[in-house]
Amino acid sequence: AEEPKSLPDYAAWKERNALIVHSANTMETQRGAIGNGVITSSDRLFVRNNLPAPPASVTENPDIWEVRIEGVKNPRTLTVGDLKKMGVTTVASVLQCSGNGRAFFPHGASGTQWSVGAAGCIMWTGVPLKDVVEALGGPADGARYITSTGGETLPDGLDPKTIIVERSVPTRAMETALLAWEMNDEPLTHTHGGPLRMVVPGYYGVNNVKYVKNIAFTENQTDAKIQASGYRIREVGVKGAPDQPSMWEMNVKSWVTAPLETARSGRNMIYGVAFGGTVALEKVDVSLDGGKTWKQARFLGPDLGPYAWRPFVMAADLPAGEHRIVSRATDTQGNSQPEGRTENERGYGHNGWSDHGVTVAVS
Ligand code: MSS
Repeated sequence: AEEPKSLPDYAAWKERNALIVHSANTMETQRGAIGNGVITSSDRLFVRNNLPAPPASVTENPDIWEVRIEGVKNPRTLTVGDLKKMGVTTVASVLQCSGNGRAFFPHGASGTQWSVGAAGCIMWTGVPLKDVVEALGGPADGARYITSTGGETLPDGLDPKTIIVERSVPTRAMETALLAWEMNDEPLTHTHGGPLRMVVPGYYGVNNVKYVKNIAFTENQTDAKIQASGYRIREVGVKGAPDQPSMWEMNVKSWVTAPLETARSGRNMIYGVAFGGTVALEKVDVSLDGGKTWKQARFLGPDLGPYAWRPFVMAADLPAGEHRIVSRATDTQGNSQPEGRTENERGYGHNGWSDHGVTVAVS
């Protein structure tokens, strides 16, 4: 058996037993550690870094961190201290890696083999991007994208465009995006992007740029590799290219979190989580027979808004034997999870209900 990996220094404060450590840059929440709460506790939240994180010292005095805002009528460099005087809001939203569910692709999609745990529901506090942009005279004419740049120090000797974390999202995201300095009511750690993070509710993880140091309203998407060819949906065997769909708005998704492997016969509570990306959820159905018959589950706890996930529960009488338990979420626009996968080269955006089910041995 493989030696259990320890947590890297920059994430040493996390709850080791709640996580699967894939590498120093990738840790996911154990399916059984997701729990039934509306918010994922910070010490259980997954971590994914494309580059080594900046040192913890960047969050010692968060208010002096600078972010340059460009592509607006009056471009400016602002500190986090300045931003804190421009407005504040709190939004609950799901942070999910584009590759969550990659482990289910049979072609062996390259990248971290995430199961279900590269996701969590987080409370973000910061200034609405819209307030900042309005204070700077609004976006420049012709702006179609918001391009955010991460503040990592880039290794020498490599073309920066091939490694920099710089992501463009369409300007429609300005209505909901925020520049966050708190996560779950605490100052944002450097592990999760402190002192300042671009948060785009309902968009895949990669667009939520950590240690953000530059925000630009641009006519075109950045030509950084992570945007131009990375995080693009394409058929198996095809290279990434700018004309393929980018990983922006998340699709509707759910999965069961308990029971996972075994249960006692009789009354059981089936738990899970569900979310609709940028669209509010309508309902979750649960099947105890692998998708032949379905029954509507009940949402648990408060509704924290359209970008949050909703834990759900369904009481079930389980007789002894093997049961394939699956869940299927539907959003308020009528989109439901499909049964199968959309096969794609890098294993992105998997929301098929069949693969996400669990087989439980009931005795
Ligand atoms: N940011 C930066 N700066 N860097 C990096 O690397 N990554 C991404 C985001 N952001 C990065 C950033 C990703 S990719 C993800 S998922 C996220 O982040 C995660 O988060 P956390 O906090 O959990 O770690 Mo996939 O789509």
